[in-house]
Amino acid sequence: SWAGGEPGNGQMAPYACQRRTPLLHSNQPLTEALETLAEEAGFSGSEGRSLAFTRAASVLKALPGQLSALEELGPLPGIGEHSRRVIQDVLEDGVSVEVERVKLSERYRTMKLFTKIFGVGVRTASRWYQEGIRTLVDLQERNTKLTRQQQAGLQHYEDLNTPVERGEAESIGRMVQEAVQRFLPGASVTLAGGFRRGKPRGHDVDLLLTHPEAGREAGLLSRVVSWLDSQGLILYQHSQENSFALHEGPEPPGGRDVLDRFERCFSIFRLEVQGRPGAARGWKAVRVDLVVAPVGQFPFALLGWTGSRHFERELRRFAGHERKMVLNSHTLYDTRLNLFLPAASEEEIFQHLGLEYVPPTQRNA
Ligand code: DCP
Ligand code: MG
Repeated sequence: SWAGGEPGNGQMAPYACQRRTPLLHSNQPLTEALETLAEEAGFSGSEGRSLAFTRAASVLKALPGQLSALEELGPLPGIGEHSRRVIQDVLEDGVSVEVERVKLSERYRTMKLFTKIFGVGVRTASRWYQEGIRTLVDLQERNTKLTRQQQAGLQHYEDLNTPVERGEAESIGRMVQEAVQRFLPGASVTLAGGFRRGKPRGHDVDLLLTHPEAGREAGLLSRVVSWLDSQGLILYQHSQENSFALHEGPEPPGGRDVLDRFERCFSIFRLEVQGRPGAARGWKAVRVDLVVAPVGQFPFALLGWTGSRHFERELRRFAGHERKMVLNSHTLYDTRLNLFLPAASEEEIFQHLGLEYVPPTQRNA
């Protein structure tokens, strides 16, 4: 792992899951530039290029100090030529002309506008762009076909793109906990996602539900959601049943683009808020994901839902390439021994992988 000292002493480990990446770091302007290019590459469907920029940004986030010259980078892993050029431009001129051009481009701006709608991914946004749609008003006026989820996303666009504060996330956690206790005493609600990594605000609230006795969690989610709904606390929801079966064996890595197969609910909560300056109403729409994990899978679910996305991707890559294991949010499978490796905590999963434990606040890769 990164041994500290001067940036560029060549000690940085190649996988982000082998490094400690705090929330706050010293190279914000550089990582912002690289992440803009990563996002833009993602918008153009160039996943490989996007990943290269994301990797470079992630390496900079783990540096112990501010980078002042490109030479200090030395042989750092995973920073390609293009990223180096961008870093050099920002270090020398304060900005990268390429990045500024991207930020001003009509396509980037429109793709950003559209992908910020709940339920709209790159493919849909891209199609709309190709059809000449440029604004949210365009979308409505042209009677573009929208899913129920996208309609809700559009309807609550402003609220859903206003950051969720930690206090708001905690109060939603308490609301869900209260509902959970009504139907299944002893069940727990855990705040995961960015908030567990120490972020003061986020784009949604990720909550994991479980019960210490395996099987007791079955049927809990639909009761909880119905009850919250009957209390007028839910503006939108769609639930998905558990589709995970252990006997199916592990998923081939990267084979499907489903995140996991837990019973879950994608929702929009109606959160009472007090004293919002200038607000005509006393509530705010907040995106909430509820996920139910059987206790035996809980540590895997917690690890998988704590993020960051890049940290997760790197964990799975490390498991596959370095250990011939398949890690997902349900299990860890050893393909050499042909067996599942159980774990009662996140620490045990890191142990199985032969990785030093990285606490949630250091997973901001
Ligand atoms: N996740 C993942 N891969 C995805 C989506 C999610 O590994 N494609 C995991 C890692 C994320 C967690 O789920 O950290 C929650 O997803 P979010 O999109 O809510 O991400 P964060 O909570 O990290 O960020 P934010 O503060 O924007 O909500
Ligand atoms: Mg989140």
